[in-house]
Amino acid sequence: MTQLPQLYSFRRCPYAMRARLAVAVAEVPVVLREILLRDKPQAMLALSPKGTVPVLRLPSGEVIDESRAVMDWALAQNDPLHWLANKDEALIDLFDTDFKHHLDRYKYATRYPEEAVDVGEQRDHCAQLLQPLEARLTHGWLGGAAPAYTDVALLPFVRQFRIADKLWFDEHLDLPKVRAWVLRFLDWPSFLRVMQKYPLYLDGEQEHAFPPAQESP
Ligand SMILES: N[C@@H](CCC(=O)N[C@@H](CS)C(=O)NCC(=O)O)C(=O)O
Repeated sequence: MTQLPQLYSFRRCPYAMRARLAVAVAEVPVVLREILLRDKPQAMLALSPKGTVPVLRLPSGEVIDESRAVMDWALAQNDPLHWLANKDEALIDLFDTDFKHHLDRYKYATRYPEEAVDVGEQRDHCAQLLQPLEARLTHGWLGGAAPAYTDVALLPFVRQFRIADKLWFDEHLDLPKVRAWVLRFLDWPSFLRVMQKYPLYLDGEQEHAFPPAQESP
């Protein structure tokens, strides 16, 4: 397995999720190293001192340590579902900055004691950013009838937004198509495929072939 690219990942990280989804749909073989954010392996920090996941190390020695760059790398090799044709950079930028900003304050208000966060306001900001998507989801996904790049880049974060208060999201968010989009994502076989659990990577042990075999229909 040593000749394959190595992908450092943390299962629940939304950035790592989008990277795993692109690697899986592209069917590019890598070895997955599942880590803990509170105890990052030295081997990963040596490659990428900023200490965020995902980190991809190519056999050439090149290191890719931004999730969107990992997606682009995988899809440049194989893009069977034409995800790259459905990539709205401006929208992804907006969610990576503004949506993420408000999501963090909504989910983890106590981490920002100096800001006196109003959780309801933060939730409203996120909902306002989701509002324009409602009109774009007439066919189920942002680019049409199938998920593509933009869906995969955004949805791991919208999933977190739902998790912060599922009852409110499922019963009070007045964006039915957005709600259905998230629930569709959670049942999507490709999502379930990349959410498999793996034992932790420990000092050179426990690497896993990724993507895992597809479940037969
Ligand atoms: N811009 C980076 C952000 C990645 C990121 O922030 N990942 C989080 C986990 S969701 C992380 O690794 N944080 C470091 C930590 O919590 O120590 C990317 O797109 O890959």
